[in-house]
Amino acid sequence: MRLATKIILTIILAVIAIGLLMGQFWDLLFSPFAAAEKGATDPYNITKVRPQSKYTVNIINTKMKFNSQTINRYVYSNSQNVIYPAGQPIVLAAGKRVTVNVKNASGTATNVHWHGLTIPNNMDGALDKIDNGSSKTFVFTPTETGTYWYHSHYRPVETQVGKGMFGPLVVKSAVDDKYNLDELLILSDLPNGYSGMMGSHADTNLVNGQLVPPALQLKGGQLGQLRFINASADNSKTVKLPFSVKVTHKDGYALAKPYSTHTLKLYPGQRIDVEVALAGTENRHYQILDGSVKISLDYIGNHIKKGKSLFTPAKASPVDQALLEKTPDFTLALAGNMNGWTINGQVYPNLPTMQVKVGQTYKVRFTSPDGMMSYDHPMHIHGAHFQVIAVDGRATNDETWYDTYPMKAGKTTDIAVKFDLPGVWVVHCHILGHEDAGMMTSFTAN
Ligand SMILES: [Cu+2]
Repeated sequence: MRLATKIILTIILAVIAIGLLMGQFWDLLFSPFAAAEKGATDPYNITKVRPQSKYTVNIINTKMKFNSQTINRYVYSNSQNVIYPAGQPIVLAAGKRVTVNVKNASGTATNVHWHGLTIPNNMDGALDKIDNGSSKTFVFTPTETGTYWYHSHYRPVETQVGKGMFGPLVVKSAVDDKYNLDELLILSDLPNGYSGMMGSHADTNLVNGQLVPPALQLKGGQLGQLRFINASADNSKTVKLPFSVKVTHKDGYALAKPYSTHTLKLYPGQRIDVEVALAGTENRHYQILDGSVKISLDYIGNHIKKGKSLFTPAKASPVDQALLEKTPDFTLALAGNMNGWTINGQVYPNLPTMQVKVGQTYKVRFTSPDGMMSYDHPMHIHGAHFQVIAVDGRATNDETWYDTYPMKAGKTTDIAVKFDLPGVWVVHCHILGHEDAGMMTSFTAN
């Protein structure tokens, strides 16, 4: 062989080898799931997913197939434009700073809000506008572990979230690493048309963005953590489990009093984490039901005893008794009328903002009438968590910290809320058709 031919062959082989290596590196560096997808791995199984300090969220639009229907959807993708049917999972570590570069290639203006995270007001995202073709870099440090999500807050929010502008976000704790299975179960739906005002539809349910989500697997003696997120634009979800589970967290916060149940109800925006421990020698095929969607769980039997709970309840945080007696600092009457869905008779942004002091606890009263336009309104407060202290004047003794809670029709609900960070923090109904029709106002903390 002539020397020139040898050199050319060597160069060609070297280029191929570098190409193959680069391909693998590229996958590992920029797309943790691209490699996994080849084995049809579930991107919402975050058992072994390590927190990262850098993410790219590419907001794209694409066509997705559901049975025989092809539907236009938005997807919160990664730098590789991988199609995550319920958005790219973002996994963070508490106390570690993250940079998220959001690139809008959706074809429409939008924004991104980090639901449930207590982060500086200029990172909240709710009142931003990110034009098509532009981007925004978010830099923040999550302070609390738990299950959260991120989604568009750009009007019409109902359309944007309904068509897929959302994704899950988890701030992992050391205990999370001890579960044999740590699975995100994102509940949403395919809106069968938008009703705007009424904001509730006979929609097709999806779990993890699919009609048939991948099956889960647990062996006897193992412990699973299931993180349910209701990302539906308008609909509440009822999850029926074929076995008893321990409810450990709500809205990302550890409960002081965990409890066991077979049924979970999640209003739009809410999250519930449960712990699953199974035992028995026989294999079983379980189905977790969310309306029409069945989440399969294959149980592999053995002689190992049921796993011991990994959950440590939160320290008691009893409601401040003085607040129960106190006259509310603010009263928000939720109702529907000819103008839309209103707070104190007004639609956003016509209401004056509520001025509050950072670090001070306020009592806020919500009312929602019975009758014609009666609704449970899941109200979400940005930048703070709150306790529901009384319903119809009776103490709830509920120590849970919520960021989204249904203010029930025909009832008066009192909450205690404190803002730790200054800024304009919106409060709104998370039935996004209601929010779009005006049911939003704000606190301004100084
Ligand atoms: Cu509402």
